[in-house]
This record gives sequence, structure tokens and C-alpha cells, in this order.
Amino acid sequence: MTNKQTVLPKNFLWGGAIAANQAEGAYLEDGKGLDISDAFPNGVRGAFDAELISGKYYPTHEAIDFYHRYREDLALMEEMNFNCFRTSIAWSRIFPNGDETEPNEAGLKFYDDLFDEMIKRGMEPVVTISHYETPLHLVTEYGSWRNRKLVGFFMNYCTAIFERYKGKVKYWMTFNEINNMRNIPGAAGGIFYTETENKANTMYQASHNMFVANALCVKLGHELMPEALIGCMMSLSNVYPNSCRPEDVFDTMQLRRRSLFFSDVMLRGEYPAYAKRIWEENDVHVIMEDGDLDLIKTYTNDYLGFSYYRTNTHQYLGSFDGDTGGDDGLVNPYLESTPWGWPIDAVGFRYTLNELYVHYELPLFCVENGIGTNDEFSADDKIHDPYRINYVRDHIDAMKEAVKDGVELMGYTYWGPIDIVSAGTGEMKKRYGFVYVDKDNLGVGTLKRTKKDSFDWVKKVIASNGEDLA
Ligand code: BGP
Repeated sequence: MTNKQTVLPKNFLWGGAIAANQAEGAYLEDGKGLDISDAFPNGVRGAFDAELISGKYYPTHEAIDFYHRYREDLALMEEMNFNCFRTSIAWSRIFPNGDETEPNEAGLKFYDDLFDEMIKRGMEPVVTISHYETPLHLVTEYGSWRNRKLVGFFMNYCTAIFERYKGKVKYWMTFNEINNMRNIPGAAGGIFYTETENKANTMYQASHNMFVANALCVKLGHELMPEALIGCMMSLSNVYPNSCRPEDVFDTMQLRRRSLFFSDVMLRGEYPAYAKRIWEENDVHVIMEDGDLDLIKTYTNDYLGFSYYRTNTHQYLGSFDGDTGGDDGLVNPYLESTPWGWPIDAVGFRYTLNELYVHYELPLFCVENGIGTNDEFSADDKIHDPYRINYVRDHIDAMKEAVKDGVELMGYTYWGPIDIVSAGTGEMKKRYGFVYVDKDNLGVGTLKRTKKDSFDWVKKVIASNGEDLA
């Protein structure tokens, strides 16, 4: 790392982020049980097979075989000068059904070895405790997070991993993109609605149970690991008013609040004032136990981890839906989009960093940002991905501007430094990586890893702590 004066702090965390289910494969190996990610043939936006259909292709079952190839892959990450690496622990490797009392030793051992390998290669593990990976049995037997019992099961899991990895893992996050309970509750919380239930009520009840679990997890984590930082994790791609029409501006604030609601609870320790009206208008009656609100108040998260991919625009009475990239919206004529239609907006990244820091005055950690494209080999047998270099350059520039604006930013982990299965669609061809993986949407390929042009570029960017972006 450079000795020169840099905009970003010397201890800035640079790395990449993946999730167990999108990379590991080995979906039943060493005692692992099924989790929800194993049951989505076309990603979390598609159908869900509560019972797997024999002969059907499920992309996460093999994924990129990170389970067996992580040493080779982490060597590539080390070559890019990463000093941290984010992944999740697959809950069902540790508790295959989720409701056992004793953890699965083979699962614990796998992550022991994985974290040791990261540390050996100079990377701090950054661990998501639950990344769209609720054990399937907890969904089919208990109704997932609508059931308060999940809090106890989750705490057994947290106890097992904190006891085992204390001293190895300092940076933790509880639930990946917990605010996606709104848009993709199946992924975010294992919630699949019945025809007749009040969806809003179920969503807020399940979220409340997760908030209690989040608070208990922070409490336990700090007791067992005084050094640890336990963040929450939110999808915070942003949304602009589509015009200066006051109704558009106000409705956009309302939409944003549906997201910030989650971090307001977990970081400020209270249900926000605007919750009451949302609940009244949607006939929501959240059942709480005595002491829940005190727990939530006392045990707030240490930092805000978040993903940022894009911005959209919103107009009065427009959609309040979204996908893995954030809220849906209208086309912004000022922005270009990725081949998957995600608008590219680096200025929006600076805007979001400022918005969040002013709102919470807590350290921020951008744990997901990246561009998914259909990369192909050129005639010279190489992958030239200038669009990826441009995307990352512009977002790093924006991040530096935000730091100059006064934002406290802990680090940046690029989403998908190696091609993995898309969470949203289950595709392999939606590639984010600096490293290409030979596998297609049908699961065909050698799994061979190849560096793209962006690989060497990133390496030098990190070596200069973000100064050399040429
Ligand atoms: C986030 C998820 C990731 C991820 C990323 C990109 O929502 O936390 O798991 O995959 O989005 O989305 P996609 O894979 O759908 O392109």
C-alpha cells in the first residue's frame, strides 16, 4: 500500500463480496441441509419449489464450486491486493434443519478453514450471518420469521458461530438486505405469503422478530467478542423524484422511508414516528413481547453495511416494488443503464453516502457495488471489460468525494469479484467478476477461472489506496 497522502484512510477496507449460496455449491455436502436458495431455479425473483423437483436444474447447487476451489479463488483475491473479503456463512451448513440443538462440526470446520485461508492471505473476513439462506425446514415447518421461535433458532446459530470464530472474525453483519423484506420477502426472510393473509401484517411481524434477533445478536456478539463490530445490512440503492412536482417529491420520500424504516429501527433503536401511520393504514398489528422495545433500544448495530447499485426515479402513485438492485422506478433520461436495465449513477452514490451519514452519524461500509454484464472472450482470447473499469472508477471517485464531504466510510467491497450465480435471476451470464468463470446459464462449463482486464486495474487501484484510477 502506498505511503503517500491519500483521500481514503490508511486502514480502508478494500475487498470483494459474495454469498455462500451464490458461490459455494456443494449444496448437500458434509451434512449441509437445504436452504431457501437451493429451491429457486431462476433466482429469488422467480418461482420457489418448496420441494425440489428431481431432474430440474438449480443453479446454486454447484454454483462456481467455491466450496472446493476457495484456495485458488482467494489467491486471486490476494493478487488484487484485497485486505478483506466478504462472504456469508450458510446457516444450513451449521444447523442443517435450523432447529437442531447441536451444530454440525463439518460445517463449522469448513468456515474455520476458509477464514484461516483469508487471514493467511492478508484478508479480514467480513461475515454476513444470514444472506438469503434461511434453512428450508424452518420455512416449511415453522413459517419462517413470522414465527417467534425463529429468534431462538437464530440465536443458537449465532452462539455456535461466535464461539467458534471469535478472534478470527471482527466484522459481522446480521441479515443481508433486511429491507428487502418488502420486495423479496422469500429471499430476505423465508416468507412466502398465503393467499389470505394480510401481507403487510406478516411482513412487519416477521421483521419485528428479526429486529429482536438482531438486537440479541448484537448483545451476544459484544459479550463474546468485545473487539467485534456488528453491522446491519441494507439495500440502499436510491430513488429520485421524477419531477419537482410536490406530489412526486413527497411520494418519493415515502418510498425511501419504506427502506430506511429498517435501519431506523436497528440503528436508532426505535420504531420511527412514521411507522404508526403505515401500520394503521395497512391494518398492521405487530405482536411484541415485554422487553422487546428495550432490547431494540439498547442493542443497536455498530455500523451500516449497505449495497448500492443504481438509482431510479419515482412519481406520485408509482410502484413501491423493487428487486435485488433496489426500488423499481421510471427511466431517468440522464443516465445510461447496464444490459440488465440498472441505471448507472455514480453521483447517486455520493448522494447516498451523504444522505446516510447525515441521517445516522454512524460509520458506513459499502459492502456491495458492481456491474453485471454479459462478458465474452474477444478474438485475442481475452475479456476486455472497459465498462466495468469505468463503473468502478466513477464509483470510487464518488466515494472519495463523499469522504471529502465528511462521510465516515470504513470500506468498499465490490460485489462479485469473481463471476457467481445471480441472486435475482439465477443466471451465470449476468457477470460481475474481475475473474471470469467458465460456466453458462444451463450449468455447462469447465469452471476454469480467467482474469479479465479489470483485474489488473483493480490491483493497482488498491495498491494506491484509490489514488491511481487511470
Ligand atoms: C443484492 C444481493 C446479492 C446480489 C446482488 C446483485 O441484492 O445481496 O446477493 O446478488 O444484489 O443482484 P443480482 O445477483 O440479482 O444481479
